[in-house]
Amino acid sequence: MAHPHETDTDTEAGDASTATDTEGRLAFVERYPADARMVRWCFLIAFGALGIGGLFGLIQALHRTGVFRGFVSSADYYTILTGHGVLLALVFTTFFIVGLFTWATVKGFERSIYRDRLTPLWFGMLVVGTLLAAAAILGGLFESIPMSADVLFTFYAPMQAHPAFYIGAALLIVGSWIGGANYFLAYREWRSDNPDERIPLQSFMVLTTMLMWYVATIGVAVEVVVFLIPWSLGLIAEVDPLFTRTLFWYFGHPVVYFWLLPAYLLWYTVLPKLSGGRLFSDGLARIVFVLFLVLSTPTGFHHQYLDPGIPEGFKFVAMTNTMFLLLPSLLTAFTVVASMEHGARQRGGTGYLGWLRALPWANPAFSGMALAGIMFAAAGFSGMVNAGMNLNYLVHNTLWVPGHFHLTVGTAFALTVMAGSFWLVPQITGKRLRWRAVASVQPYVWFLGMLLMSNAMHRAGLLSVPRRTAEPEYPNTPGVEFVGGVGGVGEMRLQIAVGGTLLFVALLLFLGVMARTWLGQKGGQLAVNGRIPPAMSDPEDSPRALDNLRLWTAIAVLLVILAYVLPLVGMAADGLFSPGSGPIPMWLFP
Ligand code: CU1
Repeated sequence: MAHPHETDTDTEAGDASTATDTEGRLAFVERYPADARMVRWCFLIAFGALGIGGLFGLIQALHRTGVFRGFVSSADYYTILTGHGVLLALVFTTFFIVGLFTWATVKGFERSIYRDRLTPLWFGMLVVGTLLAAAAILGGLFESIPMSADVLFTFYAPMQAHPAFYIGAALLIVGSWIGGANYFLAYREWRSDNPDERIPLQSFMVLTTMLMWYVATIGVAVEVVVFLIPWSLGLIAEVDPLFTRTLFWYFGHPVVYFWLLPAYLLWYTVLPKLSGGRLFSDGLARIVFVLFLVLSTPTGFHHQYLDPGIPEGFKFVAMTNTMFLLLPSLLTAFTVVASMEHGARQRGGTGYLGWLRALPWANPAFSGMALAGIMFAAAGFSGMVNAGMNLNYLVHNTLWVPGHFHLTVGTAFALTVMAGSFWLVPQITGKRLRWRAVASVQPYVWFLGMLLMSNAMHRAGLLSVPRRTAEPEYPNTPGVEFVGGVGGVGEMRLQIAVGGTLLFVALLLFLGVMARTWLGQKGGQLAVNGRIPPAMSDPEDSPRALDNLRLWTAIAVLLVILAYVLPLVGMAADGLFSPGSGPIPMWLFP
């Protein structure tokens, strides 16, 4: 089936310095040089943050388990912990995502989205924001620097950071908003040229994710700009911890979908192709992204089940919405596995499960994404435990929780990013992937390291080992020696230390491959093919209403209002700039 978006008219027999794909078509970097440069810069900073954040992760894993405590003191542990969380969960993610979305928008609409003023503006804001936040955090390691921000990446009151940290966070958020404007301006131009066409799938995914991001980041933007910046500057004396914490978690759950949906974008559009086939259903993919836009935000109270001052009924509503979000993830599991099976059968795979052997497990772009998907299934199970009001009490603030999110953002997202980079970086640099043998073992090393570390963290959490502490070994509490006794270290602690070390090794392998590729020579035929084949079911087969972005955004906003307005009014009734002095007006909650 011919697809209108993919023509071969751009094929040119180039000279040796021209990069082409396996079909002889010009690579992305040759067709859209300005956009490719932006994507390169975004990826470069993302990988830098990944390297430093990963090193901090290794330091923590060894310190916490007591295997090696020579890097930092237990007081500085919290600086390293904050740096790890902020650099990986906020900086690495955001930079990679804006780069990926730039690539996907350009591919989808088949036009450059680089704008002379707008693009450098958002990029500059992201860079300055990152530098401010990083300086504030790392200042905590040096006596001579009067800055610190040991507030962890969940940076709500009453812990307070240097104003530079909050100003940096605000710049990161507003920079991402302006970056999103780039995609919507491209959409408007494309729409006026194509009034009746369905939005190309990758662009649809970018636009729905960004709409979800706009709805979700309002909470953290208000928290930072109205409360935390004036409070850290001394302009206001006090803030209401419950109110500002609620604003943080209003953002703090949907942010995980801001990480996950770009991984889904790659699973839906690149993974089927790498499997040798095509996406099973275009319409199902659109439904999944619409469901995430609508349901992601009215869920944040599931991080606050233990907070007083929030009526139980609203916590219950948040739990219900969270459980509903399992639906689009199960739809994704079905669609992606069906697409992989289709691809495997195209490659000659047979049998009920025998087709799995026909998949390209030695291709790191494929194996990384597939292993990330498998780990995400496990993350879904532990996520259901976190989200259940009754079970949450068992695992709240224990090591179970970081065990869980190292499967989500730490693998479903991060491993997909690394896998996707093996495929994308040649296209945005025009350079062949080097050290392919190293690349092909890299995803398996990450998978094994995470298996050990995350499983042990979950189990230790069930035994009540706390999270967010440099000293988890309360000697008189049963079980918290992390159980067992390989050399007196404790079996779980040993698994966390070994797993964390393997993860760092996998990180070095990834960064090594990237550096070697990046420093290679440009031009020639790249071993990748950038063409995304169309889905087996055409977008025209699914309801046009799915492309009505205004409708879905309006429903998303309505659900947020229903979930949040009454509890926030209740919290605000006793004053916004005090820790809470009067009673909560119960007439609000008949
Ligand atoms: Cu959450």
